[in-house]
Amino acid sequence: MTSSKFVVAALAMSISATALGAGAHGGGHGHGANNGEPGKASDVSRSITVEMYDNYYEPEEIEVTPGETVRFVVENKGKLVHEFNIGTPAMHEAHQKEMMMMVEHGIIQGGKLNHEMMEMDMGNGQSMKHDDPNSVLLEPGKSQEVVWKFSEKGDIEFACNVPGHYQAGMYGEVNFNQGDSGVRSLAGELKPLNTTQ
Ligand SMILES: [Cu+2]
Repeated sequence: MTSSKFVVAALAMSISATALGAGAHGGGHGHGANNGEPGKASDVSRSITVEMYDNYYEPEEIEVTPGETVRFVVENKGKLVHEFNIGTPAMHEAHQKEMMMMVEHGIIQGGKLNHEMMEMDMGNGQSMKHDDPNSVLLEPGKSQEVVWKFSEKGDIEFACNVPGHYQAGMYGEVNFNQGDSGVRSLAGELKPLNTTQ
């Protein structure tokens, strides 16, 4: 699901972002492209506060139940602009190209966002507004919520796609707990396997 308003523009431009996104996370992904869907506030089962620093998250990973709707309260406690984005590694890689454009156009400037520029029409009815429901892009000191419904087991990460941040390790695993899979309790035992750092 790619709902970015400027994805067409991103594809049209030949940015050599391959060096950025590729390989940072090992590969071997490619199944379960479904990262879930925007959640309803009335379905929220719990809130998780996620703090963003330069360049990492606290907590570094989360555990969810398949089908669960979670309210993420995202706080930027760093000195740089950061993103909280729920997606597959492939989605993050694609979004990193868009974020690179935002940097090239001066929309993301270290610790600041150029809000005027984000609203600007790129000439084809597209803007660089960052308003996908699965993510928030925050300046230092800012806080915002994301209500997200996780669908199924999948290869899902929360990540910051500001250029260089994912590569610096600013991503975390979404671990799906056993749900109805019949696998024995994964809580303690599988965690080390899912930790890639
Ligand atoms: Cu970041």
